[in-house]
Amino acid sequence: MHYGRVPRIDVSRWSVTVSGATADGENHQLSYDDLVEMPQITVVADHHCVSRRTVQDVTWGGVPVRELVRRFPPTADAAHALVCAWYGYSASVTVADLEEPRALLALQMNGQDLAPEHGWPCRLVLPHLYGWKGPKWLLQIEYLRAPKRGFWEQHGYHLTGDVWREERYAHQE
Ligand SMILES: Nc1nc2c(c(=O)[nH]1)N[C@H]1C(S)=C(S)[C@@H](COP(=O)(O)O)O[C@H]1N2
Ligand SMILES: [Mo]
Repeated sequence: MHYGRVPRIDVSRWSVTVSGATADGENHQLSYDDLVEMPQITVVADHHCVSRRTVQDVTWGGVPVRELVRRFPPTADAAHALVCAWYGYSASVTVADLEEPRALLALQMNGQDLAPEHGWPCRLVLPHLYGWKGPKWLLQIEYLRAPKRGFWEQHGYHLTGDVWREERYAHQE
């Protein structure tokens, strides 16, 4: 489920950029091959859409996001991030969310490369947060010193979006 059409992405031209308040002040671009060469893990997680649709036991494969954060860290005072995707979709998260052991830059779902409709070539998976916090067709992770609301956070949804605390709507903040 998503907003807009499924993009057709030429993976040879695709990259994900780590930008914003990086510790070295540089932007870092990673190609699909760069991600494939990084350590890979598998995470089995339930997917919780905020509209109460849950898909149980999805097996995701890909790069632990904390490995990316370790290689390209933010400045000490940047605790937030805006994660951006194709068509201007974005989601507000924290650096701590990205450092969760089960947070993944997913390249695979249920043992196969991601299907176009599920985010090929790469999507963010944050199992402890609602599904909207995991952009499909990922393009950029921008470190920020203050939170910036993304697509759904601007439309009445919660800044944090923790599943176990049922943080769905902005009025709960
Ligand atoms: N780029 C993008 N990513 C997105 C969305 C979207 O509209 N655009 N929708 C989010 C929402 S609300 C959910 S529940 C999941 C749905 O993922 P699925 O289509 O693989 O089930 O993708 C999330 N990632
Ligand atoms: Mo969702």
